[in-house]
Amino acid sequence: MTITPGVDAPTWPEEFAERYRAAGHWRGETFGGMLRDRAAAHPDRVAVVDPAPERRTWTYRQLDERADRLAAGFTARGIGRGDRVVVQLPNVGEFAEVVFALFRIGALPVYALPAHRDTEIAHFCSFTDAVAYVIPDVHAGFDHRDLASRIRRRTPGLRHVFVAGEPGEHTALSDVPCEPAEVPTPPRPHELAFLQLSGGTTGVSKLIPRTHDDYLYSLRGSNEICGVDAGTRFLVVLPAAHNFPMSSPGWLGVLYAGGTAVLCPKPDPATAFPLVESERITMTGLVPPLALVWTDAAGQSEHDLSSLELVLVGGAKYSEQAARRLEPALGCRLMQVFGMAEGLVNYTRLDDDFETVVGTQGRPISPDDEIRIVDDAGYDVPDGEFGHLLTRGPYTIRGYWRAPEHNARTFTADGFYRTGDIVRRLPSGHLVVEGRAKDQINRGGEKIAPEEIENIILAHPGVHDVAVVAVPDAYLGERTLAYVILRDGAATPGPVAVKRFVRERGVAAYKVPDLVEFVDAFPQTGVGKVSKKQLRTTAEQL
Ligand code: AMP
Ligand code: DBH
Repeated sequence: MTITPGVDAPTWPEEFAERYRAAGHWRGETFGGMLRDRAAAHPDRVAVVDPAPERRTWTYRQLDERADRLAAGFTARGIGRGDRVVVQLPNVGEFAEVVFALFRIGALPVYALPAHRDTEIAHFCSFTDAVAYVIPDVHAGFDHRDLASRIRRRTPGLRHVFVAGEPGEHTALSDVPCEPAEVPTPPRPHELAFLQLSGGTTGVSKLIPRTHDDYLYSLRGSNEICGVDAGTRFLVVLPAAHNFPMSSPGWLGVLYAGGTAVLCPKPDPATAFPLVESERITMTGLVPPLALVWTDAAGQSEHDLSSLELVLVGGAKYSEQAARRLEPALGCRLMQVFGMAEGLVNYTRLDDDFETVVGTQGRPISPDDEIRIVDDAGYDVPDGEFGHLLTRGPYTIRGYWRAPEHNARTFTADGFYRTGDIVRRLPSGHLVVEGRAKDQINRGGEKIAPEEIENIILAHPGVHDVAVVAVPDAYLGERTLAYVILRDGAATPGPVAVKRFVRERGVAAYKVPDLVEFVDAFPQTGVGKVSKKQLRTTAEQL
């Protein structure tokens, strides 16, 4: 099935597309073509390093050849242009091989996170009509092959499960490649390259349709701002599927520039610091809680971190106090990044003064990123005042994939994305994130839609009603608290049973509520809805 932009998701009106092309933002490149060009220009440079358990490397030529052979193998198995393939791989070299193979044939990776379980994966596979699902064998003690077997039983359209490692009853990824054959029709630059996940505010994650043209522009812009070049050695610490480590500037940005991406199997200093030393890492990206851990650990570490030049921190608000400590502790520059998989990415700049770097979340990549900050009634507020951030631009989507009703609420009639973030703008154009209007919890950079967890808890026979809210947390920024009203007379669960119930439903572990409190009633707003604002205030006093 061919994905036609504008059919499965709204796309940019032609006048905007023309403007972005004329400005040189959209250059008519594709991911498949990009890798081919880099492999021709510098075949023997190392593109990807997977250090564990044995160090494996891919030169640009090897990655290009491997992508061709895998693309041929996928094609021989009937996977073609526009088909969706759920990719749930941790930070392993196969991630790059698989997605470049899919890019080459115009099949669309759907990026699941390693933490996702039955509920999320079943949704991604059925909602996207996925034809294939790519997994590791066992990761972090969890057997993904069993998960895949369960998903296959529920999802008849899923024709293939490919395993990086021991395949069990599925197909080994290593058995897929065949002799390169002509790919029937390669994708075109304005077509979709993949579906990225949104953190979401609703019961299920929305899918974010990104095109070759728009994403490659965000990489090029990010590389310029961050100073990524062929000498960059980037450590992929966060899950490679997440938009931040993928594109800000991330491992795809680094491959665009001809540098080297080193895949870190775990984010803790005990794993990462030896790799910084041995791989002479120059750049990485961290979420705020991890940046705190790294900052604290650096003082006691015997590892030589002197190759580090730049650490990006984003995904959630980084406290100014913590930000002040990073540069002296790690001996490198800090850059804050405030981005979203829907598009817009803001960075502080290398030539910003220290107070701007520690006190703001940066300014947009592109001169054509349009920013509006509006009050509740939708009127623009003056610089310096708080308001809702709306944005439109050359790499910000015009709508989620197959979600017309949600799109009607989340995008303005003239195409601005309502980010749900409350920000203020300084005269320099830098944004300061002050809060959030959307019903979402940001647990150290991992986004949780309260509605999704509420729906799960409501299925418990002992539960009458539930409201999930954020509680402030010194380390994670926010944690989750489920306020539960029990059903009269029913066998009543305790907090541990509620958490177990959520876990057993098969969701990512980070979504299991950190705290459960039982109450008799919820505070109400004037119109009789549950007042989450009031609940959050109560939670802060716990
Ligand atoms: P998503 O839409 O799931 O990709 O998540 C993007 C959201 O993460 C943004 O809309 C913000 O709410 C949040 N976010 C990302 N970076 C930052 C940051 N540096 N400071 C505060 N919030 C952030
Ligand atoms: O939180 C995010 O989604 C995010 C943070 C920083 C992001 O998508 C990005 C940079 O590109």
